Amino acid sequence: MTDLTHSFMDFSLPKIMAVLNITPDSFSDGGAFYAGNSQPDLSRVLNRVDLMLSEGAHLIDVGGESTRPGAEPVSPEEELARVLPVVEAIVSRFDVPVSVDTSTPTVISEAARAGASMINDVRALRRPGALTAAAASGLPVCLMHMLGEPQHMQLNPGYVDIAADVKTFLLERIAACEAAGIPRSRILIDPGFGFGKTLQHNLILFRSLPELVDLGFPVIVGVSRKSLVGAILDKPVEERMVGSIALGMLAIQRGVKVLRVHDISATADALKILQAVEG
Ligand code: 9MG
Repeated sequence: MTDLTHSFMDFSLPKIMAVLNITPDSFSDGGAFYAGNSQPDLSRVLNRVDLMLSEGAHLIDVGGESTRPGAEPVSPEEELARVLPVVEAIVSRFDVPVSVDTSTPTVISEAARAGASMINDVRALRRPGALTAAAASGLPVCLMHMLGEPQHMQLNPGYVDIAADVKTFLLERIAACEAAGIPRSRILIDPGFGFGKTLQHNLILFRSLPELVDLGFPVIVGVSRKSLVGAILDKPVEERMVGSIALGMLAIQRGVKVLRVHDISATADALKILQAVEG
């Protein structure tokens, strides 16, 4: 592990993972850093990262394939062309760990070579070749639960027992990682709020967060601006910041170590308040 990765894996205090989508179509910030023809707009990206760091981000999560409900998959070549220049530019300019939001084996391998510090996979390394690429990268991995694929995941998702099903899935993926040579010390887990889940599923899962925390792996949660916040508040995406932060703080109180967020400064303030009260 590099020093950056090592420092990121210290979870004595909660961490902020800042979302940086290099896509034309992500649900709340699509297109902001995408210049068309697979090209990221690097000067805008670097300005944004500079701001993210000044606001309190601990980790930058770079993604080149939208995972919003209904999103179409992109080719590995297209994803690589969006993500790789961005990872290279960030690591050469800033002293901040970069995670790469990808399920694609070539992107995992190339991102690791370019200096990424973590792989964040919404498919929990289930794409053929992903486990092997992640093991060879030597990087920590975040295994997230998703039912189905983004294109169809919100069409009538069903579970026997959402909390137990998600836990069983994550335990199976942890076992697959260990069998592929990824040690437990490099595994983080994420229940995947909004990924193939109704509002009721999300709420039951949220209440069961302490059970996931008890598995002993750092837990990441992403609720920022998601439709579950919109459904509770009956608000559009641009009015979900306060609800997202409230939910984020409840997650931290339940033992979550990393929040994946869009609104960094406000999340950092909320964390400071929580930490001041809780000591
Ligand atoms: C990429 N991505 C979108 N939402 C996410 C979430 O909730 N968790 C993680 N780990 N990644 C996410």
